[in-house]
Amino acid sequence: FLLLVLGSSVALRSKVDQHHKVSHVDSNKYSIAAEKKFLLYDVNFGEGFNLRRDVYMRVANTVRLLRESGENWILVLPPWGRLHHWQRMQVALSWRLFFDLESLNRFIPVMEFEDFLDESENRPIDQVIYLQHYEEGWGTEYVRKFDERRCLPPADSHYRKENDSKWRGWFYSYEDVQASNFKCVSIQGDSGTLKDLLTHSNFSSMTSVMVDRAETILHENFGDVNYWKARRSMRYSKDLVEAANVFRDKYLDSDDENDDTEMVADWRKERAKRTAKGGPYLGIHWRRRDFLYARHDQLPSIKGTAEILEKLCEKLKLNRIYLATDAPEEEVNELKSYLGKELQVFRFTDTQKYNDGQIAIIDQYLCAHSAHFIGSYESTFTFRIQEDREILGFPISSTFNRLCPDNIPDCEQPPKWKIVY
Ligand code: GFB
Repeated sequence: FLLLVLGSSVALRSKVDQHHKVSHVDSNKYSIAAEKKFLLYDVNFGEGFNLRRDVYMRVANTVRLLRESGENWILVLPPWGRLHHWQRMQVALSWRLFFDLESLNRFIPVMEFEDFLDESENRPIDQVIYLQHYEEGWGTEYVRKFDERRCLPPADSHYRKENDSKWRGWFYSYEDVQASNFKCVSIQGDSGTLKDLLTHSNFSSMTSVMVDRAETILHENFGDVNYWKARRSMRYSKDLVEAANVFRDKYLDSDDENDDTEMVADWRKERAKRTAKGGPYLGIHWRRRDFLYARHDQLPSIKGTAEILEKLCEKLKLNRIYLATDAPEEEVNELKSYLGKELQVFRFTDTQKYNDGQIAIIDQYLCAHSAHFIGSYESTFTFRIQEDREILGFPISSTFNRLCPDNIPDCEQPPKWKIVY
């Protein structure tokens, strides 16, 4: 019997090794001898693309901490989809459509969900942990803690136990995926607290753990060197960079050499700089749609936006504008109608070839490479552009700017979250 068991585990291992040749985990670099463990996660349905990118950084730092403590954890990337801002309802999109996996892997080992399914031979995920807040609130002081608790709404409706005693729920649209165990945990804390939870005796024997509602945990140290390492590892996919660079060259008279925005191939070799010039155009992130309700006191009118653009272009002696926006066509046309004829507005709109998330990234990349950028108040879409500009090495003054509402033209400017190496 023992031989049989050993035999089957050897057969499994050789399949795993073969698989590794196609997966993105570099087994030479991550040569910890310990057994592999897989961390999966998901984020609350309502959160947008750029908040999700931020949650990735928090969970990636949990994996970094777990690995520093000697455990061989690998992060399984949650397929993209079902985002309520995306006009086209797509699901199960892999990370390589958006990001450069080789680059992500230079921070912590990551793999696509499909590769995880192959590697685990579609066995159920050992444990789902649904993170929730404490029913009684934070109390008088904030302490980092977690406790297994009864499931509060909506957790109690998201997963159900079937007759075969396996748990089913939303696993990124993959209907065959199941979990063996499910627990709710109330938590307040950060990437480090999640690390403590995963090494806690109740869960430490699990090989694959999925943490749902991962946005519940915060950054351990927002804006510190590990925040920026995770962020810098999130380079965009080569296809998207190429498409955006072709657009810069064709319409915006912009290229890395002239703009002083060249990047070393390996982000770990980047060094601090503040000399980037950017292309001769103004980049604007003009957030509309649901923001008009969520932040309406903080946004300019369409006419007010045009006036800001006119003034800025005159001051900076620019006559090209790259417009990144979620605004409907009528609003874009209205904005253009208020602008003087000397100003040219450019947008990337190839929706045939690129999905909504890819266009969002190309928009961000083009704003990140502009000589001067102005964004929208407290939009995580804008924040990601500001971070990209910090990485590219722009002066602070050309990056941390926001559109002011019509009645407060000298409104407070955004906080300056500077890069740390
Ligand atoms: O990314 P995100 O979390 O940023 O959500 P906020 C905004 C989404 O809208 C993006 C689209 O992911 C895109 O799908 N979008 C917004 C854009 N601006 C642009 C743009 O310039 N170009 C393109 N191509 N797409 C928060 C949300 O959004 O706003 C919250 O996360 C909530 O769920 C709140 O809706 C009101 O931080 O701007």
